[in-house]
Amino acid sequence: MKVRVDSCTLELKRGDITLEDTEAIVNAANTRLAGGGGVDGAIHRAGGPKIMEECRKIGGCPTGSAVITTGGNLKARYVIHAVGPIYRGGDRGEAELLASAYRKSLEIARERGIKSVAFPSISTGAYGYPVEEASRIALRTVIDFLRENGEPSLVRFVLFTEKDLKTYEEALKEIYSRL
Ligand code: AR6
Repeated sequence: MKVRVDSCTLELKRGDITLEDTEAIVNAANTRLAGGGGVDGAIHRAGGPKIMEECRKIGGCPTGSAVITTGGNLKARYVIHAVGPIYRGGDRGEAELLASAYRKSLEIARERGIKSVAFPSISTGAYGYPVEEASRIALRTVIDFLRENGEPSLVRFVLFTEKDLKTYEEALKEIYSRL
């Protein structure tokens, strides 16, 4: 599924983000930038040790923020490591922290002149964020950012399962039906 947001493109697809050829891919990292399972493990495996070396030098990243490294052996030139919140019921600022993780990633991309960015579904794996809620926050935050800034010119969500892709598609349709 693909929509225009002003002069930008917002796309949803199913896939493995480590194979993406966008200029940057976003990692769902942890505050220590220590690597782990899920998409984080897959990115470090596919990208090689250089990414972890850079993460060690950076040292860490607070929840709701993001940092950037090169992409090592990946097709993508950069990896933006975003730290989403651990879901603890929804009344501990999780929604704002999740939106902030997306926004910071996009701000970093914009500052660097990065034109295309692929996101995974941050926080909806090990961190337990319900995907219906998280998909609405993710899409709204990206759409608002693109409207305000007109860049990056391509944002692609790469969902790992068909079910997650469907959930994101439903959320995007719902947002668009209300515009
Ligand atoms: N491509 C795209 N999406 C993927 C891939 C992939 N190759 N692999 C998994 N996903 P998670 P979180 C999806 O757990 O919830 C790690 O240990 C997955 O299906 O990777 O933010 C970190 O080190 C899910 O929809 O990230 C942190 O400690 C989504 O990516 C912690 O987990 C996010 O799931 C972060 O947890």
